[in-house]
Parts: sequence; C-alpha cells; structure tokens
Amino acid sequence: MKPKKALLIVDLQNDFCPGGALGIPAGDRIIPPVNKYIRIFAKEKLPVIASRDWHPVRTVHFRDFGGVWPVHCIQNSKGASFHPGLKLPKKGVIYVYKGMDPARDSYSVFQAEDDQGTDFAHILKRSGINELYIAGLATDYCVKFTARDALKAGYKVKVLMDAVRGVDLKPGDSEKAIKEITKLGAKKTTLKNLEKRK
Ligand code: VGL
Ligand code: ZN
Repeated sequence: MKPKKALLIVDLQNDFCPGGALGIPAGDRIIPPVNKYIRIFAKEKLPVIASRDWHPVRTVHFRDFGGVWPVHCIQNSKGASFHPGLKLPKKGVIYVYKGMDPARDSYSVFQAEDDQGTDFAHILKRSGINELYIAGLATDYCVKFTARDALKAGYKVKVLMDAVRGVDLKPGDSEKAIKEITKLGAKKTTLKNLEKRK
C-alpha cells in the first residue's frame, strides 16, 4: 500500500464551542476551514478521521472527581455531538472515541478507539496512513498530545494553523503548544499553502 496522508479532525463537538460546557472562544470559527479541508481530502479519496471526547458521567477527568475540567462531552449527550456546522461526508469517515476510562485523564487521539475497539494506531497502520493533517480543538490539549504521540511513533505531522483553537487556561498555552510540537518535527500549514501547491 502506498503511504498516504489523512485528515484528523479532533473533537469538533458542541461542548468545546461557544455556548458549550467547555466552550473555547471562537472555537466554531474553525468550522468553515475544516469543511474546506474535508472537501480537499474527500476529493483526493484520502481518509478523514474524526475523534470525539466521550466521557462517562464519573471520571477523574472532571473537577468533581479530582480533575480540572467542568463536566463536558458526556457520552451520547448533545454536548458530545459534532458541531452542526461540521460537514462530514456520509461515507468514508473513520470515527474514533476517547476519554472513556473513568480512572484515566487522557487527551491524545492515540488513546482513542473505534466502535469495534480497534485502537487508533492500528487503524492508521491498517489504512496505510503515514502522515496526519491535524485540525480541531483544543490546540493546547488534544491537538498537542496527539501530535506529540504521532511524531514519537514516526508519523509525519502537519498542524492546520487556520483550523485549530486552544483553551488557554493560562494565556499563551496554545502558542507554547505549537512551539513545542514544531520543535519536535511538526510542520505548520494553511489552506492557502495547500491550494498553492496544486
Ligand atoms: C480536551 C479538555 C478536556 C481536548 C478534552 O480534547 O482537547 N480538552 N477534555
Ligand atoms: Zn474531556
């Protein structure tokens, strides 16, 4: 199988968008660019992967049980649904879920699995994916930890700068996250860049 790239859309869910339980300021502003990336990848018949933060009611991830976060993205809730503006194609999208373990605080999509229980790394191998184009929320958590794990495992990583946004619990966290992952080998790109290359 010829190695190929995939688009990874991280946690573009209601609870991470304005009005949600953990609303990221202007988190929904990335939706139009994300939809454009989806069209580009779908047109080239390249895989699109969408992750969801998918928590049980009780987990150490939440403030009430020792974590730092307010309750968010409860399995099957409206807050855990994809933002309605996200235009995922009917066919060909790979869906993965993370954050199900009540005893673990995990952020990386490398800790996600599909509804068959197949883990993310295995899905990538099986599909011959060697490069991830990462979009979504949040830059300073899931995007950062996912990019780090991907680079560690030998994948190439592109961060889609016009299609990520951060929580910034501390101001500057997102900027720091981008610096950290680019130092580790991730490259930054934008829609303009991709379109230029055609
Ligand atoms: C995330 C905060 C809490 C993320 C998940 O996926 O980036 N951030 N839970
Ligand atoms: Zn979470």
